[in-house]
Amino acid sequence: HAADAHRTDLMTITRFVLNEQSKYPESRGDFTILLNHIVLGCKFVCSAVNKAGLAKLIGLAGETNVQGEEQKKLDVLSNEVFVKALVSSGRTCILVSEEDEEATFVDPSKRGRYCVVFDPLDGSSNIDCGVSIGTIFGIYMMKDNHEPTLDDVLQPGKQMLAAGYCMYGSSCTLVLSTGGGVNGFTLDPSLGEFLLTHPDIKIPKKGKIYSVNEGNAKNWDGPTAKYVEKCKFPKDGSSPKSLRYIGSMVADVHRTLLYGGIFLYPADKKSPSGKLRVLYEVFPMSFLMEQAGGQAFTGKQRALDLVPTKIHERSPIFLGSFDDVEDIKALYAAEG
Ligand code: AHM
Ligand code: MG
Repeated sequence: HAADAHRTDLMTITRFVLNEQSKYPESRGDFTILLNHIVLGCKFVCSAVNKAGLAKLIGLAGETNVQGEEQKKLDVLSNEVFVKALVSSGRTCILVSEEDEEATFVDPSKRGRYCVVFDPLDGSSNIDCGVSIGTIFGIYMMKDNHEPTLDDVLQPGKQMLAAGYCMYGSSCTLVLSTGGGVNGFTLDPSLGEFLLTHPDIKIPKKGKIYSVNEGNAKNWDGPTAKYVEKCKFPKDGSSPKSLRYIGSMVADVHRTLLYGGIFLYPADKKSPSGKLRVLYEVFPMSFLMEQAGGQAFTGKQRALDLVPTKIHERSPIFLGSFDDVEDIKALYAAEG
């Protein structure tokens, strides 16, 4: 029976990606190897996050990261694990991590064709109270065999080959797109394997939830303020939207992807470029949204068209259900 087949025919993330890659005759299995190393990093962080309270891993490491924020031990640890796993994969040449001011250029002896941009542990303000946090990553491919330079990672998001995130929540969920749709995998702790649990995720065309830090409202620009007002007091006879905001991008985006709606981190007078980082927060999440049938907009343009000029650049972002993002686009267009 089909039901039995599901229980015994386990679709692991490795098997799934191998199947996908075998469609390309030139595929040499390099991407699968790279992904396996990312998955290893996610499993490590998942186990470290689960043990954090017990192992007293929580606490200040006495270092500050690029943005001058206090860094928790788990961030440091997660970053080290990811960097080492990615370098040892032998498939990467440039790494950009939120935790490292400079990009890492992989030694020629260990070099491969992929560039990986990542935030090893996003949402760190949520660690101490046990709220979901996550890892976000995006993958570019070097165009040819030239010496790697920063330009190889300063490419628009639409050039990404793959993007994903792993959420460390009540379960550990990895959501991935290699450009042919979006699929979700859940870690089976007893097997130590991510199994396909959310095949071909499509975001609802319109949602009932908006997600934003409303504490910043006094500094918002006109279109953002009008949009949120419209969510609360719709004039077209529809019901007001519900507000959900966790303050952990992976968790807020994951809910948006599954339930529909919109996630906003707009510009404001204090942060004219918003807060979220283009390369390893805005791009991967925008890539996933588009692949799931949604949209991602910066307030000026399609997010994936943005060409970053610095590795830690920030951008405002509005992403989610197609129709909801259309509404905010119209408000910015009206502004001129
Ligand atoms: P972090 O990289 O320092 O953890 O900050 C990123 C996080 C995102 O996960 C989240 O969407 C956002 O910051 C929340 O910011 P705020 O507290 O300003 O609402
Ligand atoms: Mg972050």
